[in-house]
Amino acid sequence: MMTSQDYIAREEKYGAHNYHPLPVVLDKGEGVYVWDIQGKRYFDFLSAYSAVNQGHVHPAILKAMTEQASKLTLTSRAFYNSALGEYEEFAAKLFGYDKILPMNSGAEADETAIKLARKWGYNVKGVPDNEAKIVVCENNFHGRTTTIISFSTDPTAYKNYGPFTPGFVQIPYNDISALKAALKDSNVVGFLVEPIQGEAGVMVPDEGYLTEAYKMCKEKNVLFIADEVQTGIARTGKLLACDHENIKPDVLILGKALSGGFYPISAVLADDDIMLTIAPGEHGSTFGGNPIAAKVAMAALNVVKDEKLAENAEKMGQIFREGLKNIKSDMVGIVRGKGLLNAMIITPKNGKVAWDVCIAMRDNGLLAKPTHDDIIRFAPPLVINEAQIKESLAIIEKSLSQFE
Ligand code: IF1
Repeated sequence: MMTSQDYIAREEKYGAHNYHPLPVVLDKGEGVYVWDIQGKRYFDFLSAYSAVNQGHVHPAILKAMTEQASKLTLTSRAFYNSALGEYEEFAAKLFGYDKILPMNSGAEADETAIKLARKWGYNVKGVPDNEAKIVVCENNFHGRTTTIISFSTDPTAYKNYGPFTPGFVQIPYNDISALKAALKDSNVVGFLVEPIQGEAGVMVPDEGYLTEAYKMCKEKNVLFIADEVQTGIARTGKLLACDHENIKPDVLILGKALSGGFYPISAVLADDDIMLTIAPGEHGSTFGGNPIAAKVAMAALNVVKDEKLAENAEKMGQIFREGLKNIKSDMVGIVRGKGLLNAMIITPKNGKVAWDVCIAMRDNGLLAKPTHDDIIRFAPPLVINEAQIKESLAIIEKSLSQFE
């Protein structure tokens, strides 16, 4: 019988060291729970970075996946297939756009949005060739490709990966005057922004920031590009985080929970005047829009609707944040978030930091992981109920009390 240490040592020996996982070896998942190889149960408060919003191994999505997988898995886009059009119509109508461009990873969807904005900039806005600029925010996270890390402000993400892709302007997040200044450049074709910055530590912008930014982009004929890979699919208490301010991005980027954690599925949505600037043969991918992805994404989106996951995220998120704020511990700093995308700043105590709190929570039956040393992100599956929220709060409180 292999121990957790045996599993970890094997990964250490044969796997690239591009992660530093919390020491726990997961073997099974169902709803809000995951089990390790010893059969110990945990609340999953990471949800695979918001990819498992519908809960682990949701039966409706599993059914859709296995049925399609037993019939036709992949045709490539060299031919049509019987599932893609149904999904394209379903998703375009659900999110209110003329068209969807199906891809696989979130980073691929961000790359697609960048190419789309540049193409639109040259073909429609009339920006001189190779002069297109895209405004991005400091502390952004949009994926890990060379172009995306070219505009990262996090040295861990970009150091020694140069030379970098040009054409990006970095401004502070949640700073309207900085955006106004950047938009003076007529070569700007897009503003790429996370409605809430996830990796930065669940940075929620001021009320009205997105609305003001959107308005400025409209005035300057610049595309407002919302990266909802992490904030989308009901995570923040609305189907999209942009829905909190009733703004409709010109280009919408989705990923992660678009598949409920079953399969890498991402997408870019836009109206025809933007989307049709990419002509046949000018963009694509082997797996983008494959029949399994089409059926899985429709099932995953139907779960969000049928189980009212956005409403539940809103309600449970309020109870959760309230509970965190009531925890008596001098390690608990700022608590912030929207819906069930929340974070808590941990004040180090006697040399103990957020990582130590996460280890204690693991031992007490709840999994979460720090981001940027002192911030613990809490993002359970959106199917969580009030009793489970209360039980989770008790585990968090008990874990923090161990450092008193
Ligand atoms: C890792 C966190 C990081 C994203 C947004 C695009 C992507 C992501 C807003 C790219 C991906 C993942 C990547 C994963 C950890 C996680 C993450 F913020 F969610 F915690 F890294 F910042 N836009 N976020 O959050 O999507 O290509 O991964 O499908 O790289 O460690 P992807």
